Amino acid sequence: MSVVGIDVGFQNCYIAVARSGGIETIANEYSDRCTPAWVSLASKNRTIGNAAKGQIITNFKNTVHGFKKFHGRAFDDPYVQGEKPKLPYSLHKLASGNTGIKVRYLDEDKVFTIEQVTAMLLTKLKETSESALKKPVVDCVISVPSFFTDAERRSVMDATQIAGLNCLRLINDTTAVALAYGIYKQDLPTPEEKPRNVVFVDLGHSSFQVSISAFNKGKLKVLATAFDPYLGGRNFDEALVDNFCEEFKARYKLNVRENPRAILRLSQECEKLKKLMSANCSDLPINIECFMNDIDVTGKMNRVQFEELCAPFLMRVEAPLKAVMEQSKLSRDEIYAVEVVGGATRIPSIKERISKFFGKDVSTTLNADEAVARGCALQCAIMSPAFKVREFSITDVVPFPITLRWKSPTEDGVGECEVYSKNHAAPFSKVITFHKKEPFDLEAFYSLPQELPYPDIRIGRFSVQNVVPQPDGESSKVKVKVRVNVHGIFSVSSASLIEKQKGEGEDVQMDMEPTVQNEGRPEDQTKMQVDQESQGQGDQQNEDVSSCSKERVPGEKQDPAAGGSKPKVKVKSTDLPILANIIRQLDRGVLNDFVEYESQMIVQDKLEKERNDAKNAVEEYVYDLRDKLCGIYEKYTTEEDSNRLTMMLEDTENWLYEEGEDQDKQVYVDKLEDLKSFGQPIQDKHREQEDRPRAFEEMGKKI
Ligand code: ATP
Ligand code: K
Ligand code: MG
Repeated sequence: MSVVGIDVGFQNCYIAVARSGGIETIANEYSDRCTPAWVSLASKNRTIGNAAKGQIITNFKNTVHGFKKFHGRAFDDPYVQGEKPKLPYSLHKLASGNTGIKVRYLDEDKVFTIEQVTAMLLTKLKETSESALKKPVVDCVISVPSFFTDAERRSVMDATQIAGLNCLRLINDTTAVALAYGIYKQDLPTPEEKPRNVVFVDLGHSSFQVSISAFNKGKLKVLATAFDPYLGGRNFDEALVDNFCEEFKARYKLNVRENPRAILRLSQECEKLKKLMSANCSDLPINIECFMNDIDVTGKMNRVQFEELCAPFLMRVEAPLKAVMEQSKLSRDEIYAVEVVGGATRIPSIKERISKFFGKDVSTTLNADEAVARGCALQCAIMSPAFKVREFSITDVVPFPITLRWKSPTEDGVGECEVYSKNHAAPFSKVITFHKKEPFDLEAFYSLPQELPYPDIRIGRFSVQNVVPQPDGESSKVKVKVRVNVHGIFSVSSASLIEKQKGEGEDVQMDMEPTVQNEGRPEDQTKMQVDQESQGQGDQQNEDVSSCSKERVPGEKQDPAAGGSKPKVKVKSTDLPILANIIRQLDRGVLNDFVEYESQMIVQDKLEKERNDAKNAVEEYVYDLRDKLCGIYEKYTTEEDSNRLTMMLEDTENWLYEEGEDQDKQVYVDKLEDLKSFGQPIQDKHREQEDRPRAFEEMGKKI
């Protein structure tokens, strides 16, 4: 079983693994611990990560990056439409209405779903972890932004499945960071003491996330999260790009916007400039040779100008900080520390603003780039039975309130119940009791559209089937279990029809999950009662008494013993099938096809690599032998033989650039064999001569 944590960033991905007692971030084949979230498709193969980023100028139309936020989004989503003109590659509306990515691959026009593209990236990250751990990697924990909705999370989960990974948990970025912060702390307050409250801030390339966690020994509880899903380092790059586009237009009469390659190069240079300005106040140059129309361009900027240019973005830093504090109901002096991570928190004025808001210096005790991945690996280690790690429990929160709606015989014809409030603990299950005579639908949706990062508030429709009236014609009691699972994904997970046995009373206590149980009747809006509240942690006790009844199940763990206090009454319970219709979800059959297709592409990449290696081997042999023929092999061959062989090598070299440019692997293998049949005898003679004096020497030593 593998213990792997993956931070899939909008721009940068990091992997941490558990190895011989410690968590470490690992490097890829470029000795780089950061793997860029880039995928490049070509006529024979795919390149992913660092190599893909290298393709951006030569193969820009088929080199995909900045796709993380297309998960779970409709093509018509305003964010997607806003991104479209900025991307060097094409987006495509899929039949499902989802966002697809159109590229040329294997000399064909292909449209990949976002799940497939992320799966390609994950395949690369999987391979990198496998070569570090020297064993197959399947189990892992992957991070997502805390504001990811159900549709986005399900989409990422599908991507992990396509890549052949078993994601044990999708963990929120800031929660992973909180775990990385807390697990090694020896001085956390005991469970009886007041918790230590720490703010975590992650400003990445695309988004801004803030959370507050309360720590006690062995556990952390997320109190609140807040975010600006559209504020990140990329906004600062784009502001610089806009600035220089205008400047170059005025100074050089260049229309940079019309040239995607030029824009890409300018973006790269602007990002470099931005980073330099974090460490430097003075004027800094930007120079790009042969930028457009053979013109070299130059420009400059300093930090003060940069901050002025980016003022609209800098102003947005405060709102989420304020929001998270308000939600947590903590005062500033109850905050122990403010830990910042994410590349863009290196911008000095971002740090200043955060520190000014909290009235204390920000802490940078965590590795700004690797903390998320480390947290993921720690979570994976905790979940792995094969790995010993300190127990540490995590309670996360639901980012957006979730409501269920159903048809009801009441005045307005619908019943509604908010099943999860904002910042409700997660993972968490509840049981809702309905009184129904026939099958019914539950529509799940996000109840606060203004908080959601996209306009579609739907989660899905869950049809509870096979519901029948009681033998006496009365409504049946239907217990429906809803949950937000360990990935932060909502579902109506099960339903059962409860049949009263003869002679039994009305208020049947179920021997199901224990603790808080608010009994009410969704169908009977006037009558609502609280049957029992027990064992709830203080903060969850005053859970709303809404029109539907609930039971809480902390951590989703069933604890039959805790139900013991209730009188056990015999009832007949029949499981009811649930038909789920999830918004934006990939068809399950299609998902399986994608799993298959991904493995075909992996094979294709491997074959192409072998073919290229075989070709390179021929090329290397040619150069090597040619050098040696006029060097160390000179005295072991006749001039005539040498000339003939040199001619042959030259022919091969020409062949490699002409009809030999693109041959099957076997052709190169044969070619190499052919050359070796001439080269090998010379090499053997040389070796013999080399060995002889050495042999004498060794004999001499012995004597
Ligand atoms: P996200 O979290 O939004 O998915 P990500 O995880 O890929 O994105 P990070 O790797 O945390 O993002 O941060 C990348 C961003 O940080 C980029 O915009 C990069 O330019 C910026 N960045 C990195 N170093 C510096 C620096 N020294 N000064 C300013 N910005 C920096
Ligand atoms: K990252
Ligand atoms: Mg990140």
